[in-house]
Amino acid sequence: MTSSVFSRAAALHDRLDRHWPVADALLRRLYGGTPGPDHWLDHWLGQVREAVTRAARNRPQALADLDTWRQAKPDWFQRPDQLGYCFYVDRFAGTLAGVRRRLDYLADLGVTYLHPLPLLAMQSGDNDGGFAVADYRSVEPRLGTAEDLRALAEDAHQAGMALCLDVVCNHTARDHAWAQAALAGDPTYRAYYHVLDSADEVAAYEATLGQVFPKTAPGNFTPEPSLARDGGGAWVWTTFYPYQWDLNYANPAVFLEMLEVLLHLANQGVDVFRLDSTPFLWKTPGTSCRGLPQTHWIVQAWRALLAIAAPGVLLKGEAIVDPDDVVSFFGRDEATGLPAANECHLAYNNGMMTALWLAQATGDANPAHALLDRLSGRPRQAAWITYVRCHDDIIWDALAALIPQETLHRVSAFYAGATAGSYALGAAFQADGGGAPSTNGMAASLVGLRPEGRPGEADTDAALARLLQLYQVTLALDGLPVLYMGDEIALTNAPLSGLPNGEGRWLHRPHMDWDQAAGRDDGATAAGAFHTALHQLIRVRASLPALHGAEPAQPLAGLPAGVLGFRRVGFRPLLCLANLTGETVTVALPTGSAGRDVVVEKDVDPAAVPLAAWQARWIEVR
Ligand code: OTU
Repeated sequence: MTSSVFSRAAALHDRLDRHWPVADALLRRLYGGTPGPDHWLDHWLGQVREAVTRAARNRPQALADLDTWRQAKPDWFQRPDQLGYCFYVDRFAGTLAGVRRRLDYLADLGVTYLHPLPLLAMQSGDNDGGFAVADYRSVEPRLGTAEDLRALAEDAHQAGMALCLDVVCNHTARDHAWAQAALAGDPTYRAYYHVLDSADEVAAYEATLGQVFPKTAPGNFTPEPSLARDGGGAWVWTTFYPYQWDLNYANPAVFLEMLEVLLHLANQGVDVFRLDSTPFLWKTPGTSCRGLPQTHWIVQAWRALLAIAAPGVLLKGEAIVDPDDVVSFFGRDEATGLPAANECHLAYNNGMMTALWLAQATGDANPAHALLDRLSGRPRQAAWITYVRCHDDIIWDALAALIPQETLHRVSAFYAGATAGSYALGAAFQADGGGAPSTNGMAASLVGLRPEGRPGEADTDAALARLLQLYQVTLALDGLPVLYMGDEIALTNAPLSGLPNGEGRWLHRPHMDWDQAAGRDDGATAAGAFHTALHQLIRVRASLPALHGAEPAQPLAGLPAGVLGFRRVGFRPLLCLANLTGETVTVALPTGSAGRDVVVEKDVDPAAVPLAAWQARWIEVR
């Protein structure tokens, strides 16, 4: 036995001692009441334990080394030199092999975290951009092979980048072998899904459920007559599109299947799992079926089990819910009810993203300030994913607990370009039960950049200033910032021809413009001017200790209404100030002490710091 084999075995033993009791307790709580033969639960828990120990032993040495390195610096994903990049593989580079050839471009930008959107084998035809997975163990043939995925992970690791992959754990495609077996009459696989037998049952559930796609996919159930038993009816639970069948996590077999998927992908080199639609995993009649306690226990159990098999791997929650509820996805201490870092290491700060867009449209920083206060309960070891745009629509209703409906409707209309004086070039997308329609569009279009715009023109300069401000504020928030593909060159909306009917989200899923990217240093173009400015911010950020993600951003009091401001504490504190208006505003630093703009590298007069129209500044204070 070599010493490395010995120490790996000893370390695994330690991790089992630490994390197995946690997983065991959670799983007994989840499945203790499930009927079955004598001792089935002990037998099943034995299978779970066997699956994680097997995966731990089979973990490739290079990945085990990465685990060791990450355990030695567990805050790696909170460090200010981290930057994510999110993209559709086909739109960015054609294939996985194409992505590997673009890693230099990304490294140049400062990217350390790659998030290709779904790339596993998907439903044929419509597949919600890959969020309908037909096989979790193979790659979509159009994009490459399982070997290409491993090679991408290896190249990324060589370049100092982590790889994040979507695990669409709430639902499978109708094309998935489990769903197909269910349709063919196999009762074992029918029990992998939620199948209701009567229209009354459907109506009873619908009474308390929301809707995600009320226009393109109304309702939460889809009739599937071939699933019917005893001459009755059959409706399968489909929260999203009719071809996305929600998995039934009350069935322990489903939990174990998805655990095996996670273990498999972790050993292919995936570092971060984006748990798609995290809130929806558990269903209880009479509830909204979002963020139920059992959902949290499932994710906590996955975390404990991955900590045994692949201790460097992270979980990222995707919960677009009320800001108070989002924080709960980082975890909670069972005994005290206080936040604890025992669930997702990362979660999307959807609230701040939405509040920043709202702030620019209304010129009012107060909602963003209030939100910063609410979000500060995050456990310090966990981090937000901060972002300006992503592949989904901006859901105004996610702020319904904080912002009056009338304002949400006004902002929604503003970004659709439907209010007087609006510069925005976005489009409205479906609304949930009378709420404000959400918004589609690339960030550059939402700030009003026209594709033909050139620096030096007033409208173009204002649009670019707004876009830079959104990024400057986001890069200064606490969290791991993830850039959405094309934003670095101020890429505008996809051409309207070519958009699939009704699915307006493709407006902001254009193809990468590699000609514009090639000209990224040419300040005479909007792409070049923006890239140069953003690139500088990314470099400066990496050098600022106050931008480490552990401590939350603290809103600043006493600023004019049109100025957003927060403090980042730490060694050499930093203030981020952003002027949400088209006029110059002068503010006094609330600290009164000397300050220095770390981007332009100039001292400022603490009594009078000018902020140009739409400008943001980073000011280090003593
Ligand atoms: C996610 O988003 C994905 O990001 C979407 O692209 C998918 O269509 C969807 O899941 C289905 O797989 O409603 O509008 O609280 O809100 O999971 C985006 C989380 C969504 C949900 C979220 C969902």
